Amino acid sequence: MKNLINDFVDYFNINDLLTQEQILIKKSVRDWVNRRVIPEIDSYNQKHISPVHLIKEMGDIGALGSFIPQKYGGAELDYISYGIIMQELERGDSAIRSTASVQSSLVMYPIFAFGSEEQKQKFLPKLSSGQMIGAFGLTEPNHGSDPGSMETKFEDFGTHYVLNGSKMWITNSPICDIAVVWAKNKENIVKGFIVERSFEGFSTPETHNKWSLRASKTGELVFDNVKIPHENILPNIEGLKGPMMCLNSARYGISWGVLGAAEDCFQTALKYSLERKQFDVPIASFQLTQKKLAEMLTELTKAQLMAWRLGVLMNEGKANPQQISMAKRNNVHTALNIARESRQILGAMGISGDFPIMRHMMNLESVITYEGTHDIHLLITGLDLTGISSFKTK
Ligand code: TGC
Ligand code: FAD
Repeated sequence: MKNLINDFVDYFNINDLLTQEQILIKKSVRDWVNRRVIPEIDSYNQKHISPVHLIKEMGDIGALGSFIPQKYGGAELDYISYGIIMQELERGDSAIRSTASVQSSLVMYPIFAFGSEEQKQKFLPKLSSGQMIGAFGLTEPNHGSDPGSMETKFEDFGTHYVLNGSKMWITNSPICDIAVVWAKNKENIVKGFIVERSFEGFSTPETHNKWSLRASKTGELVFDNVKIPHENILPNIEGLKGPMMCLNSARYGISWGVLGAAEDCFQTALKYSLERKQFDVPIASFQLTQKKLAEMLTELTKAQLMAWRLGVLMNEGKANPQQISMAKRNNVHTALNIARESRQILGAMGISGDFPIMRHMMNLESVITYEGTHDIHLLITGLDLTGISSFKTK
């Protein structure tokens, strides 16, 4: 019998498929999360504040932009390593992983893939070390699932651009130093801009009162005639495919990340079920408890295999956006179901902050919505299967 309580939950020996370097990364990020995140994260969630001091530490352990080349401050690791880092961070809390996802896939990736050499040198090393915090602005008050209809506008005045509009539900907006923002011109062409905190007319009001991702700062990005120097446009991309390519990388990371939250819930429930007695026996003796635990482990194992295979395809440059959508959707759904079942196993204790389950469960309610909702990813598979888009009914 495997030790599934205190060791990695790895029923199909997927860790045997990892390189020595990947195992080392897994252990070292897990160790950092055990020391620096787990002891205090419940308190941050209860108080609805973000442990911002951890961002520099994430830079120190190579968790920000791990796939970015070393010459720009990255760790130059492969995509399975990136997935492993996201998994271990989210075992601590989805808010910690969110910060690393946004910084890596939604801010550093577009600057690296679409930016000028000057932009890469100016921003990537500071983002990688956590000295600078980035945000990504795509969603707007009137356009979430349908970013192609965005209303944020830019105009070219020859010497500079002017940006007007607003973005909503933006991770880390209140604390960002820069934001990668997507906007349209009169001809409906989408372009990306690096907006710096010091630019006049740029503000980032915080969104309060969240019941999910309470250890993460969320807010708006508001642009009131913001003058953007020409050197702050991302020169090498045009069209909605720009932000969508960033999302491919972030969604891939989430398909791994949520497995960490699921693992933490599963281990907590297994341990509790062996210790908690009712009717004079451990609740793990009841067939209904065993069914819950066995199904959780089965679904977690299937999700781990999907993430691993997708990681191989990412490393080979063969993963397509539709495969990424399927993995994001399946794995978040699996993690949320595991959190819900684990909460049941703990009975009343399941809602207590003394255990991590309710916190993970509430976090995952955001994760199943952001980076494309559960239903949008299903419809992406539907389109791939049938060739017919059901997003637009007119
Ligand atoms: P559609 O006509 O299909 O596509 C427009 C153009 O974009 C291209 N494209 C992609 N390219 C690369 N990768 C992808 N995944 C792509 N999806 C689309 C497409 O080829 C086309 O290019 P071109 O050159 O022909 O113009 O677009 P549509 O308007 O029909 O919309 C399609 C839809 C609904 C699937 C898409 O827009 C979508 O995925 N909506 C969900 C929006 C979303 O995911 N937003 C996420 C915001 S960021 C966030 O949530 C961060 S959370 C941060 C945290 O972790 O804390
Ligand atoms: P809507 O698009 O209004 O959808 C509402 C419902 O309608 C959903 O169930 C959806 O599935 C359904 N629906 C919509 N269209 C269709 C359709 N065609 N067919 C069937 N059903 C449909 N965005 C950023 O740009 N940057 C960030 O950093 C960021 N961080 C976030 C952090 C948090 C905590 C949260 C909660 C969100 C964040 N988002 C961010 C926004 C997120 O990406 C959007 O919430 C998400 O894309 C969904 O948009 P919406 O909330 O406007 O929902």
